[in-house]
Amino acid sequence: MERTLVLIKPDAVQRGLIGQVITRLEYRGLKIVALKIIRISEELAEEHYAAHTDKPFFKGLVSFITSSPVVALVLEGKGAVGLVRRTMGATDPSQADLGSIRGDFAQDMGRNIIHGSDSPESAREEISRFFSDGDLLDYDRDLDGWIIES
Ligand SMILES: Nc1nc2c(ncn2[C@@H]2O[C@H](COP(=O)(O)OP(=O)(O)O)[C@@H](O)[C@H]2O)c(=O)[nH]1
Ligand SMILES: [Mg+2]
Repeated sequence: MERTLVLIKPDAVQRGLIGQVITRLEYRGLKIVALKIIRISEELAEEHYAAHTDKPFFKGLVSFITSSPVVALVLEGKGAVGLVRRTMGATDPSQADLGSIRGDFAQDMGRNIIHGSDSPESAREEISRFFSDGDLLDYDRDLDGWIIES
């Protein structure tokens, strides 16, 4: 089963949307295998967003993601990476589909509520950046057979 990293960003925490975001992900059938609230350090932020170092928005992005606690989760499901990306919606909330998290809760690229890993490879890297192996729980839910055929 595939796993992916989600961050509920400072804007969502400050706006009281943690529960709403987690509810959307749970409704999708995703299983929470790790969850914590943390304040991201500047070092961790720079590492997490290393691909964007040269972008004009990089400084603002690092200062935003470190400005308040975030909720970090590892979610598991069939094709969890893509499933979470589609549940999140497009990076620019003004272009995100209605019904997606960004499409329903946000307006601006710099305040877009949620991060989700963009590939299984980056998911593995990001999960190990935020969690140790012992934080990830293996457990069955009685309803799993009603969500995934086999
Ligand atoms: N202000 C601003 N922020 C951006 C822009 N592009 C990306 N970002 C931010 O950087 C994050 C990472 O970008 P990216 O990996 O391309 O998008 P994501 O995978 O959908 O989150 C986005 O979620 C935004 O918070 C931009 O053009 N302007
Ligand atoms: Mg990304």
